[in-house]
Amino acid sequence: MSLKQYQREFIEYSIAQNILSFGSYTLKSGRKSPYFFNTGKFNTGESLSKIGKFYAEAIESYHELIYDGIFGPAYKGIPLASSTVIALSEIFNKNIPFSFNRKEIKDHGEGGNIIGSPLSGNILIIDDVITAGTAIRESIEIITKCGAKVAGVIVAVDRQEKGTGEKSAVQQIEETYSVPVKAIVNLEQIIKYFKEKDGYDEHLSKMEEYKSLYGINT
Ligand code: OMP
Repeated sequence: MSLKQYQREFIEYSIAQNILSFGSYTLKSGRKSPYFFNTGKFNTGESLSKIGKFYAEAIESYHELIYDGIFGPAYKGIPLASSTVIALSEIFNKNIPFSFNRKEIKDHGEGGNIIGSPLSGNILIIDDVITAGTAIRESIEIITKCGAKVAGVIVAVDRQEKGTGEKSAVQQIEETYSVPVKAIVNLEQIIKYFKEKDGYDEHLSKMEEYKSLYGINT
C-alpha cells in the first residue's frame, strides 16, 4: 500500500509537533504501547487548519464514503470535525452540515444532547484514533438513537489492533454495522514511512514488536 503525498505530510507533521510520540503509554484498553497519537495536540490555528485538510483529503479519496452530514463526538471529535467541514468547504466547495454531542445531560435552555445541524440522513463520524473500537461504537449508538444512519467512520489513525477476536476493531465494526471505516493513515503505513526514512530504526523495531503482539495480520 503506497503512501499518498498528504499521508506522508500528515505523518511528518504529526512527528514534528509531537502529536505522534514515542515512549511507553498505557492505552484505554490497558495495552502498553511504544507509540501514542494525541489529537489533543492539534491545539493551534495552524495545526487545526492542517488536520482539517488532512481529513478532508482522506474523505475525498475514499469514494465509498457517501454522506449528507458530519458528526464529531465529544470531546476530541468536535474540533476535528469542525476543522474538517471548514476544509471541505474551502478546498472542495462542499457545504456539509455538522453536529456534535454534549456529554452532560442538559435539561434546560435549548435541551437535547445534539448541537449543530439536526442529525438526519447519512452521517459520517469523524474521530481521532481507533484501537479496540469502543469510542466508535458509542458514536454509532448516538446517531442511530437519533434516527439517522451511519454512513461511515473516518479516524486519523487506525492502529490495526485486534479487537475481541483475531479481527481488527475496524474489521469488526465494518462487519457488525455494514459501514466503511477509514483512516488518514494506519499502523502499516506509519511503519512503511519509517522504513523509507533513516534514523527511525529504534521506533521501528518497537512498533513491529508491538504489532506482533496486538496487531492484525496485514
Ligand atoms: P478505542 O475506544 O479502544 O478504539 O480507543 C480509542 C481511543 O483511545 C481514542 O479515542 C483516544 O481517546 C485513545 N487513544 C489515543 O488517543 N491515541 C492512541 O494512540 C491510542 C489511544 C488508546 O487509548 O487506545
